[in-house]
Amino acid sequence: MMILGNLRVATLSDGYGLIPDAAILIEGGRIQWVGPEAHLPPSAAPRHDMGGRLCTPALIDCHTHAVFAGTRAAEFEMRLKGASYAEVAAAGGGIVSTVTATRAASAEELLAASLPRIDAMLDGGVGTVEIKSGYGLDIETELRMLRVARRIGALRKVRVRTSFLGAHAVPADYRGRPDAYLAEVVLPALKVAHDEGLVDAVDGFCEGIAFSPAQIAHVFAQAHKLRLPVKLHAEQLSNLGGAALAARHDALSADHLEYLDAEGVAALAAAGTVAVLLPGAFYALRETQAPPVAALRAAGVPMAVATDLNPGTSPLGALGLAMNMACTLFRLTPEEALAGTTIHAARALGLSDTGRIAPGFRADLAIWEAEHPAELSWRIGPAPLHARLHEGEFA
Ligand code: DI6
Ligand code: FE
Repeated sequence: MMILGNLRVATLSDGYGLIPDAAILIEGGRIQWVGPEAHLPPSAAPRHDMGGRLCTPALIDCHTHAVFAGTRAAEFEMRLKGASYAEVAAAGGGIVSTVTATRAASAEELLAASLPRIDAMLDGGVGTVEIKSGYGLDIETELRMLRVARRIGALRKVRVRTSFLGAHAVPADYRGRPDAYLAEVVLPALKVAHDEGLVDAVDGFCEGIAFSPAQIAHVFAQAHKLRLPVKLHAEQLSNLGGAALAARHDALSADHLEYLDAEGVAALAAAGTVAVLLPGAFYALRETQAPPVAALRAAGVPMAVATDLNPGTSPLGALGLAMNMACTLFRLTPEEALAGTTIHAARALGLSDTGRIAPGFRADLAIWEAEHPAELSWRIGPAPLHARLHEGEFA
């Protein structure tokens, strides 16, 4: 049991939900009570004075590909010399080149490559991170990626949620035979990974350079059989109706959405599917069409913000910077950006016990050298984290 006192708390209940001169009572890793410190019920718990600092829920990065091997700096150069992302992919670069490096890496090597990325996220106030597979594209390596993701959750004070992304790209050995790849690798790998307890959700990449809506629908059907929730990379480079497909499958989220149309917005709104905005990929690909934020807002679609940390299109490991970019590039307000990395990000992962500061929620908290929560989106640069609590313990 402990009390955090002398805080400014952004509860994220109803906008920022700011409480000045607040205290939080924590017991058993959960929040017992939050409110003005003057109203704190009598308690023998030790009190930590937090010096008037700002406290928010620990941030949630709900879309990352943080486990991978190698870099893609050469491709970065190619693209700067004029090649498009799709051309790089067609030339055997892109996702497939990270697949080659990831297949060649042992579990220990993958873990060693990934932990510094995770540690940097945690230094930025992140307490929950989603990690996808999708750089194995064979059964063995997809499983290895997911096992490494689970090990990260055991080794560090962070909650890890995994997404199976076998339908990320067609590997070289199946070029031109995407249906065979899905039948022979993706569906069996999903089954084995699920049996081993490695999968929290099922994702796919619905795009001209990846998989069609009909192909993704097969993967989703298997997910439903296994009672796993789904999410989808949709409308990133073109509009194939992926978001509407995701909504029809009660997806937790549809992610990217630069090319989302009015029909897609309405489908997300009707299904309660979260729109996950990924400004790092938009920036790195030098896209010009931003997701339809005003329409999403008007339709009441919850918007999350994540890094999409991956070596190809978003080598961005700082969630605070993603919040800043969501505001500057996509015109979110700082309040929306913070909701996007707390309550809406939790929902995009199917989590209802985190992302807010309220009784019963997990005591996953970030304490900042800041006075106002807008500072978290305003800043371009290192996150002003003072301390982080993970399940009620200083991390
Ligand atoms: N969309 C993306 O932006 C990443 N994956 C995806 O489906 C890109 C992954 C990569 O280029 O390595
Ligand atoms: Fe992604």
